[in-house]
Amino acid sequence: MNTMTDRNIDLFERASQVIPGGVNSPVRAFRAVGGTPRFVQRAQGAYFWDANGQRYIDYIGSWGPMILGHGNPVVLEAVQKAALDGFSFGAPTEREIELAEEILKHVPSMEMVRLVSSGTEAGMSALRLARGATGRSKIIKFEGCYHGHADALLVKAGSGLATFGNPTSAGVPAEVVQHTLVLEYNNLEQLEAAFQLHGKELACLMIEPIAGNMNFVRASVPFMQRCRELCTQYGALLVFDEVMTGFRVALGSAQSIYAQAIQGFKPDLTVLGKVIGGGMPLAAFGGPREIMSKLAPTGPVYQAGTLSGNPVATACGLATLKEIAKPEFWPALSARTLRLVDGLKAAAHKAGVPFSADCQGGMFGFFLLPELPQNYAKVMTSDSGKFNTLFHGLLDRGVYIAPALYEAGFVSAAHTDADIAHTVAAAAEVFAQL
Ligand code: KE4
Repeated sequence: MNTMTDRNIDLFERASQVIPGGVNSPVRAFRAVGGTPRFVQRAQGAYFWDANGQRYIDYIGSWGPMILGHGNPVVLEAVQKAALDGFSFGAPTEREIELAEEILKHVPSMEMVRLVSSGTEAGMSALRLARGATGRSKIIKFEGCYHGHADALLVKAGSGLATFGNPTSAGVPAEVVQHTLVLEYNNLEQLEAAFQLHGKELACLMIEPIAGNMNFVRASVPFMQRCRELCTQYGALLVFDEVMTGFRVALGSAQSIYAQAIQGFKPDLTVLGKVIGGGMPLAAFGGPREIMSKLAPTGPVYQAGTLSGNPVATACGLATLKEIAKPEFWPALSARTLRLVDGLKAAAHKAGVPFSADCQGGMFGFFLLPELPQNYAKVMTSDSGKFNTLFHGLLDRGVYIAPALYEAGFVSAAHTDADIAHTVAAAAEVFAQL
């Protein structure tokens, strides 16, 4: 929207004077797609309104947390009530127990859970715990997977299997990432070779089971089965980073989907965030009692946090989880996400635009590629120019998708069939331009 008094432009200029890049998280700056970020004034249900009062259908939902939509009345009431009782105590509360019990109820691979304030903190802590529990230093992660910005995880592939990772960020000393091996997602040969070379030194293998940081790439069942078998064989821990997929792709998270395909499948540790906080700063990591009891104060692995288990955040998360545990929730959400994906596919096909898409529960992804990519290198063959045209074409039509082709999309319980229809119609108009 280009009006004489575009407040987004004014706010972005003002923000850029006092906050690096004008944002508190890089992806929000629209660097990948160009243009001016929309400054959100308020949000309700499936929508938010920007600084010009322009309404958008929101398919980011805070990058996953807002699975019920913005301002769900039940959650809002729980948060307001909790706030009246106090913002933060630095002391234990009953609601932390209730939230822990609710999380454990739906993720049977975990017997205990520790609450923290961000996905980065949860992933960093899970990594330290895996190293402390095994007494080993080396880890495997996969190209295209993002596990937050802890130093040891800001790593890109080394030149080969023998060499360990190189930092992806300035300020990360090479020695910090020398224990991190980066493999290609879904590459069985590399996986086997890496375990043969380093298996006995591996503390863990950390993976996004459905890689939402590559937009939407599933780990194949055979690949995931080998990850599990090799970790067991060599005594390394299988760490599922479900910060994005947790309580988003299914009530039992992504691991429940792999457990349907692989008999008795369980990761050793699980990292959670986003949905479990309902939009407030809350994340978690958990696993079997035998591993989790190695955490301070019961064990030698230190981990702590002033605002961990914050009483207002736990109220928000608990109310959210209670709502999504209702039996009718998942069939309705899954059907709506599928309707969006099928509509986009049909519109792209009609316009002759190469397009592939996938979804699970309330999470979806699409690519301007004829087939779904299976790894990061394939994802990055997408035409970013065309994606940017699609992004801005949708934005101009009041549809807000992720401002980067490697990011996933999210549907909430508040998105209506009319919203889906509007989105598909808008996409059809833009596909015609491509
Ligand atoms: P946070 O520290 O941002 O709460 O969580 C880090 C994280 C860990 N693991 C996975 C699988 C994640 O997707 C994330 C964060 N996701 C990004 C979206 N790609 C958050 C958006 C942002 O960085 O602003």
